[in-house]
Amino acid sequence: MLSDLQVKEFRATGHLTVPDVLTPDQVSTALDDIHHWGDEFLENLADDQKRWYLEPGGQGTALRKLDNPAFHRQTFQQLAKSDNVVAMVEQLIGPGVSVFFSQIFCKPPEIGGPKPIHQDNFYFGPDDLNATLTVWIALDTATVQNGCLFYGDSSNLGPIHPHIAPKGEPFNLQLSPERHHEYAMTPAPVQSGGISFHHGNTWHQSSANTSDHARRAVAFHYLQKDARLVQPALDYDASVLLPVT
Ligand SMILES: O=C(O)CCC(=O)C(=O)O
Repeated sequence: MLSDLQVKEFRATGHLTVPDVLTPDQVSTALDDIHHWGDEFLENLADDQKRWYLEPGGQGTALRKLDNPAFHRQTFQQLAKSDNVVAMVEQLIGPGVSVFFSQIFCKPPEIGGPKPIHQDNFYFGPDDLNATLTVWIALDTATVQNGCLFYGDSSNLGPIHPHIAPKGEPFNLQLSPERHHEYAMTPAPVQSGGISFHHGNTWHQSSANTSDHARRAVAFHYLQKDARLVQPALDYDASVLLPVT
């Protein structure tokens, strides 16, 4: 459970780091599963999907991400439903939650690219901006060198802004560079097994991985039961919804 002070910090800044949530065994089971699933996924990846799923610098063999682990993989489904994670989620967005989307970010050593500043609620388009929550779990220790998340403190209290996408990358929505000065982006390093929670409005980004260590993480995106995604910017497949409580 989170303390009152932690909940207060989340409400004030739009993000919260909680160390030591997963055990080392849970982390290593998750990493093994990514390894097996990733190999299978790469073998079957269609050409028109490569731009989205592969790192440009990886000669066709370095995965950037995998989608919907909470739906496709037992290991990740168990993590998304685990009592301690769900208890914290419900403290932050209220009782009765589902995972409507989830992602594994691989950020491989040296070639893992950056993710520009964005707000998850622009992607998700919920009718209640306080009803979504991203639970970002570090499977490798995330540092400034290997591409940890950076947050704009208290940007959760501001509005959702329009996003733009680079040519040929309609899925890579991001805030326009003219806005970037509005919040200083501060790093949120997390040890392996720790969680970085963020509110759906919170500005966040990750930098390129310039280290020789991977920065693998799983993000579970939760939705409180009374809310709906009424204006999503991308298609979220409702058939993968995982009711949790
Ligand atoms: O892990 C990353 O690099 C990006 C994560 C992210 O944008 C998110 O979880 O909302």
